Amino acid sequence: AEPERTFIAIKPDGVQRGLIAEIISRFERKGYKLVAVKLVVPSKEFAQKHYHDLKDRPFFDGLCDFLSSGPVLAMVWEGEGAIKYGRKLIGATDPQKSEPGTIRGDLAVVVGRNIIHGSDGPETAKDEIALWFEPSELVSYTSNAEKWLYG
Ligand code: YYY
Ligand code: MG
Repeated sequence: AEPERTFIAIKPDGVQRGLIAEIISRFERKGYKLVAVKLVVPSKEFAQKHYHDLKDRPFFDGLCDFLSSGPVLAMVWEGEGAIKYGRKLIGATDPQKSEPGTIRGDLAVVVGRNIIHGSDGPETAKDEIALWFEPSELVSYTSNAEKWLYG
C-alpha cells in the first residue's frame, strides 16, 4: 500500500508568531516523516482554490484574504494514520474548543487565527498535496527511525 500522506500548512499567523519550529516539532516527535516543505505567499486566487469547499460560507472571503496575507509554510507529512491523527494533533477548528495539548488548544485563541491547516480526509489530502506541490517536490526516503517506530 502507498504510505499515507497529509497536507499540513502553518498559516501566516503561525509563521509571524514564530511557531514554525514548535509545530514541526510536534509532528516530528510523534513519528511522522516530513516529505515536502516550502515557504510561500499564496495569491488570493490560490487561497480560494485551497478553500473551495467553503466558498458559500460567510467567512470565505476574509479567510482567503487572511491565508494570502503573508508567508505560509506548506508541508506534506507521511506515516500511519497521518491524516486523521494529524487532525488530532491540530485540535478542533475553534481554539476555544480545542483540547489543551493540541496545537490550537495550546497556541491559538480565536477561530479566525487558528494558525494551522490539516487535510480532513484521504480525498482532500490527495487534492491539497496536488494543489500545493509538484510531484517532484515530494521526497521519498527511508527514515532511520522507521524500524523503531513500526517494528
Ligand atoms: O479544517 P479546519 O481548518 O479545522 O476547519 P474548516 O471548517 O475546514 O474551516 C477552514 C478555516 O476557516 C478554519 O481553520 C478557520 C476558518 N473558519 C472561520 O473563520 N470561521 C468559522 N466559523 C469556521 C472556520
Ligand atoms: Mg478544513
